[in-house]
Amino acid sequence: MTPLSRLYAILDTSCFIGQPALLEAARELIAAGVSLIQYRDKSGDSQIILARASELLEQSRTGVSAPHGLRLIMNDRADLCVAAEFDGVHVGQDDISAGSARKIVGSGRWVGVSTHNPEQVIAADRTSADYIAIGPVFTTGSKSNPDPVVGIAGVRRVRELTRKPLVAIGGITRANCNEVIEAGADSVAVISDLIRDPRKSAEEFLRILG
Ligand code: 3NM
Repeated sequence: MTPLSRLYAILDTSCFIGQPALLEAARELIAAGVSLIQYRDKSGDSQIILARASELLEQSRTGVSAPHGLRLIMNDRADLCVAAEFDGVHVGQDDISAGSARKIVGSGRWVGVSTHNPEQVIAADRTSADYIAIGPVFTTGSKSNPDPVVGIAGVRRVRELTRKPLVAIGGITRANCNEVIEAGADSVAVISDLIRDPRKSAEEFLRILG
């Protein structure tokens, strides 16, 4: 796979009042130069997820300024990733396995997997996943029932366990993103610290992350 961009923006529908607000945030992220966006919709309604995802794709096709284009990743649902013509799927520990997701999305799309401890990282490393996410690094209010925080030391530790690209997630902000990268993460995934003013925040992240 091509290298992961340092900033992995996550658009979570629960953070926006209505689809127009979410699309506006996407527009701003893209204008800032963000090249990797995950669409996270925990509503559970396949038709709604697909409809919203299609609008997101449509919009992204008209606003791409990222040098390598924009990659859109579907949270949880490998089937909807393919149906929505997204570029990849991200699965959690309670979703279908990375291997099963791979069977659905094929070799041309990315598969990412969430992990929360060294054992899960070792297991994910043995799969066909393209990248591994580790978290929560810090306390987060964006996930229900989060696992225990792994901290900077946890990122450093799991960096030793895999050569796959490592995405750090959970409580990451413009103030702490550098230390997460220094601990060995290739990329930081962010929800909250991109919400208030997506364009300005994303530009600052991209500047800080170099
Ligand atoms: N997954 P914020 S933490 C979606 O630990 C998600 O796997 C996590 O949001 C994990 O940037 C998390 O607002 C929430 O902390 C990230």
